[in-house]
Amino acid sequence: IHKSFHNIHPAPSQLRCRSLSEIGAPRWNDYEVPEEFNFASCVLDYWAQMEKEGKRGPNPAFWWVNGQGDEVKWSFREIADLTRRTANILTQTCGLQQGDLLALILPRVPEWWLVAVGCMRTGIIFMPATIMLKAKDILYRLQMSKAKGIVTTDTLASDVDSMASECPSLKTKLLVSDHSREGWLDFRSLVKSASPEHTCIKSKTMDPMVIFFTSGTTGFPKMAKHSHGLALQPSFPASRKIRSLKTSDVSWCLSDSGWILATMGTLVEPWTAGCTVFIHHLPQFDTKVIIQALLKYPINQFYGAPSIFRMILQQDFTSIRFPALEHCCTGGEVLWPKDQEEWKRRTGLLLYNVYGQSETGIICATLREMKIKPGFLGKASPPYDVQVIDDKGSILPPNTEGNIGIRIKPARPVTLFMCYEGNPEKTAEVERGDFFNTGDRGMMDEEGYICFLGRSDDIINASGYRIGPAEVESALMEHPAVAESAVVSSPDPIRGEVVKAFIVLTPQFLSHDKDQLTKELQDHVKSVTAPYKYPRKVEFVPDLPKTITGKIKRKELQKKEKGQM
Ligand code: BCO
Repeated sequence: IHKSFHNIHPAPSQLRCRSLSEIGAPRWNDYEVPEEFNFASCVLDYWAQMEKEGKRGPNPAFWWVNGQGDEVKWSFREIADLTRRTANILTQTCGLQQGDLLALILPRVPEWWLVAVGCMRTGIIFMPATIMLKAKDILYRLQMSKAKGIVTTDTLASDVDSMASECPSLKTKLLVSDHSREGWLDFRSLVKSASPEHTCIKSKTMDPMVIFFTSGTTGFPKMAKHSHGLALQPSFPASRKIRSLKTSDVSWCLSDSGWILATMGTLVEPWTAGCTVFIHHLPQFDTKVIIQALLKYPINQFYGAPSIFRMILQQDFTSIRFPALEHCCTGGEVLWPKDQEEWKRRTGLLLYNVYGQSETGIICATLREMKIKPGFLGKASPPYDVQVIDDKGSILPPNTEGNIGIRIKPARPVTLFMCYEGNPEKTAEVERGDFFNTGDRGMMDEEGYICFLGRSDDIINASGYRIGPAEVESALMEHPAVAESAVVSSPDPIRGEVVKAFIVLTPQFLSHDKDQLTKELQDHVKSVTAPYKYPRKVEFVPDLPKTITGKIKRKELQKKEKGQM
């Protein structure tokens, strides 16, 4: 398996590349897929070995700073050692086994990488989530998944304790902290004493590896389950050209550790290429800190949501040159042509677009070697065959608006999510004929470039966060001032979209000061659910538009917001 992986992946020039068919691997769309694959043994251990043999440069594999003078630098050999120790903690100390689920709720601390890779080594399925989650969000995730373990920090430990009795499956709690806490295992002490001897499982490529919770129009987030095959994505020839990472690169992807963008952009993709992952702890987003880091450190690859680039451009400078920066890549929400123009004008750098979802990883991209077409995402990124389809799954001609779909028949790409765990109805719902329907509307031109035209449902994409309106409405309904609410997307010049709530007040709140009430409702939402979902805009209305059966017409409100009515 070790050899087979490196036949499709960027092995160093001194290694001879053999075709996978030589060793009898199955094929999908000319992209060969090994039957067994594990990122930890096939990739990390490989680079650790390269280091040992002096075949990789001296740059670290992991470089973490927190802006207060603390720094962590690990080589691949150190990561291999530490993640083997972590694997032993998870299986021996915590008693977890292959196939068990572990909630991984950490900010950008080095232990996040150790636990994620420790899970890969053991076959424990990790479920990353943002540290912004509140008690109810965590309870929902633990109950839905029946997770056997959780790893988190002091910030959320008391919330977890307060609900542990409602989560009978939860049997192990790991704390990443400098202090100990009763009922919790102390990860930092355990890792020091754990054995570095561990044999990585021989996972099948299609064995489950990770679950991302992802919001939908109705109800609460679904569990998009991915196999180890997801980690093969950066090895496919086209994917390797998205950022063309080299071992000498220093790559900084700003995603919060809870999203697929972090798993792929701060772990799988850069380490597949053997380059340095740079991480700034960044507990609070601060544009000035980002600019300073780009000026100070030899970061030459920068990756983040378009809102981040727009926020940098909001700063007071007419021109800036980041000394090491060579390549900038963005995804997760709409990138406007003016963002690309302005970034180029003021930094001298091109801004490349990628597009994907929690269910898919990167589907389309403007590769480094491709011309940038402003307003377009780029072209399909194999192994994906991306087409614009109608509601039945038939491919539409160029320049026709339709649904952005990924071919899943005759063969489902290994990098595509396996299913929504425990929800076969939802899994079936997103299939249209031979395609997976992303739910995004788009159009393809004659050259195969795809542009994004919006969602076909009510999901809101605010600064790269996918937010289900029902989640916000449910939080609002807990406040006594709210009789009814409808939550929709509203355009925003910086965040692309923001959450807007139309609210019908209960009689006793009708005379309250509206500005004060707005603030109170915003704070309320921030306190009961992950704060990135809070409505940045609030409008009080006497009633909501409804169908004759009483269903709220969100689309009508949405159109009004977009100025279409
Ligand atoms: O704006 P406010 O200050 O009023 O509120 C902010 C925070 O201050 C607040 N907050 C955070 N922690 C809190 C808290 N409030 C109470 N208690 C806490 N514990 O909540 C609000 C958070 O909103 P935000 O994160 O949108 O705002 P911020 O800090 O300005 O960050 C801006 C961005 C651009 C950095 C942020 O929105 C962001 O990281 N966006 C990117 C998301 C992303 O990476 N998406 C990719 C998903 S994966 C994908 O799409 C697939 C493939 C490519």
